[in-house]
Amino acid sequence: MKEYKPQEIESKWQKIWEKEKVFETEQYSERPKFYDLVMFPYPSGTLHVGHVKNYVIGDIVARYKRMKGYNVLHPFGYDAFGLPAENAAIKNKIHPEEWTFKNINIIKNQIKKIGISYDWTREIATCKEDYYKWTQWLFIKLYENGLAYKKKGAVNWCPNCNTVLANEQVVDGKCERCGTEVTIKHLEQWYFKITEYAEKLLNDLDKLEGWPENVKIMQRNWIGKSIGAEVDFPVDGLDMKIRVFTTRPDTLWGVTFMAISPESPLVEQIVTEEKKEELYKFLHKVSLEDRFKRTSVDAEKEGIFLGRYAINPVTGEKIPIYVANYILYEYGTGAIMAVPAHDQRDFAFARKYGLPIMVVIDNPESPLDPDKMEEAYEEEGIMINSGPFNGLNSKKAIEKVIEYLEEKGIGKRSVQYKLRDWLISRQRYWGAPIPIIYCEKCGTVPVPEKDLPVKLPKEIEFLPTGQSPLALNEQFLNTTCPKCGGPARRDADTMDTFVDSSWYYLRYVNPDMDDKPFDSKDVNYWLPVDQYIGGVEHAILHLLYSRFITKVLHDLGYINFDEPFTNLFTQGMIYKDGWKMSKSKGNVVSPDDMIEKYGADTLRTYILFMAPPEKDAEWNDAGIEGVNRFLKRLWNNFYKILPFIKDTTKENIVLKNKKEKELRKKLHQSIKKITEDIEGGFKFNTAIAGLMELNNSLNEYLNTTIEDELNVPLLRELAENLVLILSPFAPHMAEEMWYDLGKDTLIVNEQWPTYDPEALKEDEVTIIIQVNGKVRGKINVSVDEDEENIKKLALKEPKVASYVEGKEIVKIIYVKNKLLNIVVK
Ligand code: ANZ
Ligand code: ZN
Repeated sequence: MKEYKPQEIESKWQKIWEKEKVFETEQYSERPKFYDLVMFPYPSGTLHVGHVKNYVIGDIVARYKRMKGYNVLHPFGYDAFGLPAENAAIKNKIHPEEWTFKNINIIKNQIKKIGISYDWTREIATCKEDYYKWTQWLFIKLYENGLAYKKKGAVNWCPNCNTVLANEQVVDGKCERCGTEVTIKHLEQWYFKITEYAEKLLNDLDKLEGWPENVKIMQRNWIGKSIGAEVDFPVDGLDMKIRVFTTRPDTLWGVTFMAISPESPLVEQIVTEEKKEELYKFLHKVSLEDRFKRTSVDAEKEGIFLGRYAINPVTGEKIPIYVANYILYEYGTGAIMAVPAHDQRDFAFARKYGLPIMVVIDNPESPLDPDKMEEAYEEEGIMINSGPFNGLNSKKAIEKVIEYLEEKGIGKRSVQYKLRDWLISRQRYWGAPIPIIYCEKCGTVPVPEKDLPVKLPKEIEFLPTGQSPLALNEQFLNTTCPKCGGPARRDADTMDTFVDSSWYYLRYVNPDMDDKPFDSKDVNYWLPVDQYIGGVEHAILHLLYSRFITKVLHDLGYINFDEPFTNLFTQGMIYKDGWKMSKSKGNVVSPDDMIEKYGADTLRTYILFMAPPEKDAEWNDAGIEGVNRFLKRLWNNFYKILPFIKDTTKENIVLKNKKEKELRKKLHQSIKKITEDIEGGFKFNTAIAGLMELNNSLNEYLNTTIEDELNVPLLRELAENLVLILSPFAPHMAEEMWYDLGKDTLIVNEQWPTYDPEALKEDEVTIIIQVNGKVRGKINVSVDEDEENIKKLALKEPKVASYVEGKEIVKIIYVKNKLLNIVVK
């Protein structure tokens, strides 16, 4: 019998697929389209099996959808700009480009060995000139439409990576990449106006029914919409007002002080001469503190009195103005009205500095005593000490208070978002240069499209100095102004790599187009992406930026859809020895080793069998062994029956006995189950369990049947279908078996089988026998048994007979396949 040698058959079929170009996508087709996309990797080294999981899931979808008759687009590429390449370059004295392409080659070879069905003719790398040219084009489109602007701002600075970080890249005050404490710098930076799309980005989440709820919640929280009011507080003795944002205008009568952010210019305007020295000391101290820690809920609240008072516009009361470390400059107006009785941060501050606490929202269950309170009462309640609003429910009163403020001209309704504009300037080399030129005469001038790309110079000194390496390269910097032809200088920064990945799914449609980033008609045909698959770590940034760019391109008329990804699947991670796989932990499982040992089909099948794909799972050597044994057993069963079924067809199956009937039933149940498992939410692990069961049934049949009695047409039907439903998971093995069945087609081009509902029908049913409505027995008969026969059998049942004996049968009621009731007198 033919031995299972995965190493031989796998490379053989991979070559055939490539030669026959089976995975190259038709640009248009009669068949419905299906765009199946996996998040492209950062080529920072070799892949481990955790990365592979992403691609295997994507591949099952692609292969299944092809077999279901779709025109499938399944592309691959690399998010190839970014810091790791530059850091590796510095460390190993190798050019980032060389390092990147070396890694790309390794990854590509790894993936090819796994048999992933990518259309390699569409491969992209964001660091190539023909890609970043269009990233620069995108920047210019945003600029031309007022969605890219430059401003000086306090930015997060990682002193180790020597670069600016977006807020999103700062986790607990530390650099997301290297863990160094982030500091603040003031620099001129480019921003994308994502805040202009905050409302759309929020509302359209409701349209995304094919997205996991947790991802949508994370996006909602990130956008962070708050509804409330802005209220103006005049400053006593100065001709100015402090504007605050509050979500609790119902607490306005309980304001006992005001607090301003240390970064706010208001502080300097308000402080009195006597307080200046104290203020500067305080500001210096705060500037050394971590901004994220300082404003967290449990951080120690600190501040100083600025020597002046504001006037509460609804009570006319004088309240002291403080500068306080817990107020963010970037949120709301950078100043607050403090209500210690009803806001915990204000409560802590008031207790510390002995400021009054004034209850204005009473707890309906137990009245509050400001002297005895141990924490703020933040819930809703009954308004007290609040002039015209006394007695109202505080939550319901919010609207009324806003109307009151608007009438009196003291304040107005206001909506705030936590979302900030997207800071895209990076002071690093390995990225797309920002296509902007500065001319003394003409000011800021975008590079004309015909002059794109602004090429990254190859010869460069990387050593980080805090400035972009490009800023030290005179040859790069010096240029002529596209408007006046005079001498001018280029922007020396490069773009955040999230800009590169915010539009790559469009480029796969026309990867070689050189006069446009993509063709609108082609893109409108292929997008939105039908299935996007990736890690939940991209739940916020990448997905939000991609949604933003899609909406911008939609509004500029380039595309006719405004959400890029219809369905999103986030896969779980693979752990080893209880840890996330990582080089530094030394617990990485390499796909190459596993393929060498067991073959790609085993690796693929095991990765999917480990756990439901959305769950984290622990790598287990015994587990992959087990899956390998299963595939070998399946192989052996197949080649055991092959000599019998080779020259037969599956037509005219006659089922001679219960055993054969059961086997055919199992086959069609399996087709049904596996189809439903794939369609109904990526239940690949149970689909594989279904294949195992089917193989067991086949095994049992073979073990209990002598050769002469094998039902050959049935086994032929089983073999063909088994191979078809196995093929997305173990495609090489399935291809080999398909060929050995004498087929002259490739299985990848075959149709997914459908099950025969007839085969699923139960062949026996239990009939309940009643006498005068009381259950007296049961009999098993074949389905749709003749009624007369059932009556005869029922009357032969001893217990039934004893109730009928000596009585007259008045009538017999039969409910088909269920119940027989004998009425006697
Ligand atoms: C008065 C008040 C009374 C508040 C009360 C809350 C409870 P969210 O929901 O996150 O939008 N706030 C406003 N701007 C701030 C800033 N720049 N830094 C720190 N805190 C700021 O929070 C809105 C509330 O956070 C606002 O409502 C304000 O405090 C505070 F019983 O105003 B509130
Ligand atoms: Zn000029």
